[in-house]
Amino acid sequence: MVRSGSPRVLRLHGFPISNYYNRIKMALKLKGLAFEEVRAAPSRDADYLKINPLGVIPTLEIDGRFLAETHPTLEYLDEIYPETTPLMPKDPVDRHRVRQIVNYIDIHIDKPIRLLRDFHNLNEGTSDALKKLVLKEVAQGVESLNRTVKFSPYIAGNEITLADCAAYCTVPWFAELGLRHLGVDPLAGLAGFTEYKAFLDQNPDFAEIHAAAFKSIKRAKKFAGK
Ligand SMILES: N[C@@H](CCC(=O)N[C@@H](CS)C(=O)NCC(=O)O)C(=O)O
Repeated sequence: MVRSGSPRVLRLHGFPISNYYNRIKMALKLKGLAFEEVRAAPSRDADYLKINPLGVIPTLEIDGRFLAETHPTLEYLDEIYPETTPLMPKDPVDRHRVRQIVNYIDIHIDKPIRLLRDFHNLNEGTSDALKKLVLKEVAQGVESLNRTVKFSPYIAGNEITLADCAAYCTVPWFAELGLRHLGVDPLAGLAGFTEYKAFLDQNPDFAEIHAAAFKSIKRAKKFAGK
C-alpha cells in the first residue's frame, strides 16, 4: 500500500553513468521531490535480483519498497504524486506520443548502441558486422524520431514529459558512445536536437545531471576503449 499523509522516503540506487538512473533523477528534480542517492552497481547477486529482477540500475526505493524499470517507475511517480509537475500529458493522444518516443529511444537507439559497449573488444575494436548492424538499426530509430518529435519546445509537445527525461539523458551519452566505437556519431541526423538540448541545459538541475553523467563516462574503462 502506498502511504499517504507523511512524506515518503525516496532513495535512488545506482550511479550517474546510467542514462536510466539520470532519467529518474531528472524526474525527481522536476517534481521537486527530495531523495537520497545510494551508490549501487548492476549485480547478479541473489539479494539485488530480489529488488531489481534484471540486475540493472537504477532501482528507486520508496519507503522501503523497491521499484525496477525506469519508464513504469516514472509513471508510478506521477500516480502517487498527483500534486507535483506531471511527467505525462492529460490528452491520450499526447500520452501515446510520449510512450512512442520513449520506445524509439529505448529500443532503437539505446539498445543497439549499448551492444557496442557490451561486445566491444578492448584489444581488437568493434567488428565490422556489429558496426553495420548497429548503424542500420539506429538509422531507422533516428528516422522514426525525426518523423515523431515536436520540439515545441519539448520533445513531445508544449509540456515537459518523461520523454524529455529519456531524450536528454540518453541521446548525448549514446552519441558519444557511438562516436567512440563507430568513428561517426550515429545520432547526428536527429534534426533540431542540438538546439533542444541547449534549451534544456538552461535548467541548472538538468545541466548538473548532464555534467555528472559525462564525468562518470570519461572515467569508465569499458566505455573509453583502449
Ligand atoms: N530496462 C531497464 C534498463 C536499465 C539499464 O539498462 N541499466 C544499465 C545501466 S544504464 C545497467 O545496469 N546495465 C547492466 C550492466 O551494464 O551490466 C530500465 O528501464 O531501468
